Order: sequence, then structure tokens, then C-alpha cells
Amino acid sequence: MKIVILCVLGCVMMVLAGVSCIWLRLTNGCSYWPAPADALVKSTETVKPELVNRSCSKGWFKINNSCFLYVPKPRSWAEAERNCLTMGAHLASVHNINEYHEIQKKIAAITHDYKETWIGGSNAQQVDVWLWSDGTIFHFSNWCPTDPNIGGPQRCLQMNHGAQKCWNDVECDVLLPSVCTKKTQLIQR
Ligand SMILES: [Ca+2]
Repeated sequence: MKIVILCVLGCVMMVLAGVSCIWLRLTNGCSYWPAPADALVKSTETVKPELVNRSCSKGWFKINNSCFLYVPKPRSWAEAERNCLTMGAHLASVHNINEYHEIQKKIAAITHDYKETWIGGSNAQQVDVWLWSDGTIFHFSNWCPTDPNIGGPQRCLQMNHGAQKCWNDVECDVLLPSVCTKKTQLIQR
């Protein structure tokens, strides 16, 4: 019996509160309970998305908006590209001298040497057209003074060649370490 009475009292109080709220709302005074539906919508609209940071996977190093990975195992150019593909990447493309120096510095930090290394340049499709395997435009080059050897069997691009640590075209089945690249990913902080 007591429970029934308590329930009835509770319901009466809720009704009275609702009525008073309606009255107050008519006089521009009710702004807390019950929350108007438009206020609820507004609160969800004003929630800002989490701040994000462009990052690289563990073991990859970041230069601008790209991630790079030095792969020490010697492979042919095609096998090196296929290895990059298994990680959602391509052999690295290089688009300016600063980017090239940054990649060189990372390789030197990892290997304590400026090792000859595959990057993603190739003229396998047409002897006078160099392409990057990641599909970006080949607008920058850092060839060694006597390269590229246009017309010969040398169709793939290695970096860190010779005393100047510049670019050399060599036969694609030479076994070399490689550098993969992929874009940075948006990650929530
Ligand atoms: Ca060459």
C-alpha cells in the first residue's frame, strides 16, 4: 500500500513540475527541465571532432606527409616493390633535394653507411620516360654525372651511388636494400 501511495505522489509531483515548466516556458523562464528538444540537438551539433595527428606506423620514419621504411634485405627492384605492396606502400619516390637528403640521413642513421638502395624510379616501359612506381610525377632527379645510361639494360633507379651518393640506373635484377613509402595516416590523439 505504501508503495502505491509513493508512486501516486511521485506521479503527481512530476505532473506538477511539468505544468510549472510549461508555464515558466511561456514566460521565458524554463530552461533547465525538461530539456527542450532543440537544445538537445544543439548540444550534439556543437561537439567538436577529436583532434587528429598525421602519423606513421611503428618503424617507419616521417618526412612531410609521407612515411618511409628502410628495408635492409637485398632484393631485385621488382621483388622490393612487391614487398612494399604487402605493406600498402610502394618503393619510394623522391620529389626534391631536401627529401632526398632526409632519406639519406635516415638510411645512414640505421646502417651507419650510405648504402646503395632501391627507390621507385624505372624506365622499363619506355627508355626515355622515367616513372615512379607510386604513380607520382617524376619531376625531380639527382642523377650522377654519367647517368642515366639511356638505351642500355639499366632500367631501375638506385640511390646513394658513387662518391656523390647520387642516382644511378642499373639492371633491375641487382639485389639491393630498398626504401618503401606510403602516405601518413590520420590518427586520433
Ligand atoms: Ca647507370
